Amino acid sequence: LPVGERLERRIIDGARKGLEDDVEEALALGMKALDIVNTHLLGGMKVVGELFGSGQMQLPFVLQSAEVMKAAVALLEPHMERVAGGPDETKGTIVLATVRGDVHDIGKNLVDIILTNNGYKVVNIGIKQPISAMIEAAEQHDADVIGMSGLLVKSTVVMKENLEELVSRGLEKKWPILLGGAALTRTYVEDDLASMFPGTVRYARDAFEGLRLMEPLVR
Ligand code: B1M
Repeated sequence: LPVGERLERRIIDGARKGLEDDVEEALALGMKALDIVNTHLLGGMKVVGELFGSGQMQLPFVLQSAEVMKAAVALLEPHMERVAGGPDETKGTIVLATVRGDVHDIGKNLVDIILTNNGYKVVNIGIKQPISAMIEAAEQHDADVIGMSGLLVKSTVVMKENLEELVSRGLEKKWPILLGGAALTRTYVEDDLASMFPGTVRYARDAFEGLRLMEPLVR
């Protein structure tokens, strides 16, 4: 198999051994680190999601796939293009979290990598984070934006509750909110949530849309 397909297969099979060799081979062939992630690794993860969703793959194997995905991203990260350098050049700060009750963090961590490599300061506070922790971190780091990730359908409800909590605390205008994750839809965020939230709330379909949205969101 060509190396790109082999990498995709590794994610599906959860096959970690020899991953370094394949990643090196792909890079040596001139493939760009980000393209490898977007095309092959995410392609593999999509198949994993389909197999799991249709009952053809069990959870422990999904976990193995996720671990190979994380390892591959870690190997590729040093090879990604970096747009801005030192702390003085920070374009803005975002607090990033996976919402309460949700453990999925591969997408969130990709957003972290892409924003960091493009000159933003990312305060990544991890998974299963209540809105109170996001607010605390945003205050502590004088953040420009709060970003929430969530992959479960339940997380879309949690995000709504988080926005309600910001409103009830009178904090709705303090930070623009960026939302992402596979269970969300643009309509849900930009129509339903935006109509109940007096502040700014935006939907990012992927990490690159997140990056594009950061500039207008950072004052
Ligand atoms: Co879970 N899981 N999982 N899982 N898992 C899904 C989400 C699911 C759709 C699978 C399925 O059924 N087909 C399903 C949810 C169904 C639903 O809610 N209706 C599901 C389920 C059910 C579960 C459990 C409940 C299973 C169980 O225990 N019975 C459980 C949940 C536990 C919990 O959260 N409390 C669970 C657990 C797990 C693992 C731990 C095994 C593992 C996660 C490991 C980890 O993250 N560390 C896992 C995985 C890997 C998946 C799938 C297969 C892949 C997710 C992924 O990493 N995708 C997933 C299937 C799927 O998504 N189709 C699935 C790759 C990643 C890069 O994509 O995160 O969407 P994503 O990020 C994208 C964009 O969404 C966007 O940018 C990224 C790409 O550029 N984005 C943002 C994301 N966040 C953003 C934030 C932004 C901007 C953009 O700004 C703030």
